[in-house]
Amino acid sequence: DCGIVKPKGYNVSWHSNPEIEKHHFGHSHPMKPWRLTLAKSLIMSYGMHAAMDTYVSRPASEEEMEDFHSKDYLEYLRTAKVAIPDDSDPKDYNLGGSDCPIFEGLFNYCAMYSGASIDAARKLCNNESDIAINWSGGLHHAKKAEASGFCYANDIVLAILQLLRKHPRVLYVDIDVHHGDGVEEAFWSTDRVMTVSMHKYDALNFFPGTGDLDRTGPDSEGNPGAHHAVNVPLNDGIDDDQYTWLFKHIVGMCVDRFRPNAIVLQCGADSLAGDRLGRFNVQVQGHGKCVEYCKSLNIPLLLVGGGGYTPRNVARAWAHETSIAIGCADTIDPIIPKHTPYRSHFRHDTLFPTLEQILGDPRPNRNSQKKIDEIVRSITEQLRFVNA
Ligand code: TV1
Ligand code: CA
Ligand code: ZN
Repeated sequence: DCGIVKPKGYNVSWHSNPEIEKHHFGHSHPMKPWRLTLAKSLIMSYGMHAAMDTYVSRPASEEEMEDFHSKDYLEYLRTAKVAIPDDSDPKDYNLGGSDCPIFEGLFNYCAMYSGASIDAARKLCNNESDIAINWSGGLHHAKKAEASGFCYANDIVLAILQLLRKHPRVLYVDIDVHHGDGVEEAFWSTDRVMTVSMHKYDALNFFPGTGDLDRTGPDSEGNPGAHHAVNVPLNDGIDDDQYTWLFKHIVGMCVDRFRPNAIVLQCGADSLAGDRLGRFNVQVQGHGKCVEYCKSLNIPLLLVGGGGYTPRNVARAWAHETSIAIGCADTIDPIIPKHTPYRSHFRHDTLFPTLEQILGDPRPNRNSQKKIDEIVRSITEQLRFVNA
């Protein structure tokens, strides 16, 4: 290890359960819970676990999951029979297609990652943690009674509901390359949660097709949720400079206007360059800047994972972001330790693999300054209606 010690008077808790990593969505499915094993191997080989309170999370109870999900959906999820994915006929609760297959141990998988996010939220509520981390969570597409986009239970909604028991206002920020539609929808009609998602937006050709700039909340007069959904629709190839500038500027404005008592940051790693499903050109460095900025606000912070389909880069980003949380990002050796289990996976890029360097064909940047200015102008205008 690297002599990392617990920061004094500052608590970071890490919530995980190795059971989660053992589940398989199917042979060619892009979602690989095993990426969590890879991330953990980096985190542990740097000795970061010594600087955190580490907890083996327990599965959420059905009652806890009913805080958001319907009883009948949970019942179906718990009893669904494993079958070969088939996209040809309409599905009950959207389960059993290729995106959301029914696999061995599915319900246990959902209960486990949900339990970890609920535990993490509770640590923040009773002031036992300043930052709580669940890299297995962040499954932002799941609806009250529907699976969607690799997500079955919405651990983020469950965690925010926990935070709302204590805190008047929660800010949700989502840097996954996909729109955080499930979380946005769940809190669409309340002014106690503001949701912000940055994502690739293309109504027809990129999942889930929602999250345009003018989708800001219910239009109905007097609905408290009006203006509390912030969407940042982006094009392919956005780089670190544009992305981190937008993040700080927009999240900064949201914090000023909304004055949240807690922040939940979904750190989907499919916004990184070289991602199998993503379209952006964000580096580990730029992705981490988003975490650093949220930490600097000194507001209770919940970090969850999300997408991320090039496992070695997912592991890099979440290990780097763990080091930011505990405050040792500047002191650790950039070269991945020799004794790291699975180190060969990182040698895919270079002979001496580093934590931050990722290789991926840069995509041409299709985000003009004019487009960025228009986004900022529109959101600035939107937030004039928010007064906490
Ligand atoms: C099995 C095998 C499933 C190979 C799914 C990519 C696959 C995808 C697969 C895939 C794939 C999606 C759609 C199409 C809507 C469907 C965790 C009309 C190579 C948070 C979810 C993306 C992203 C869903 C989840 C998307 C998250 N893209 N290969 N499926 N139908 N689904 O477009 O936000 O990261 O791609
Ligand atoms: Ca997003
Ligand atoms: Zn995603």
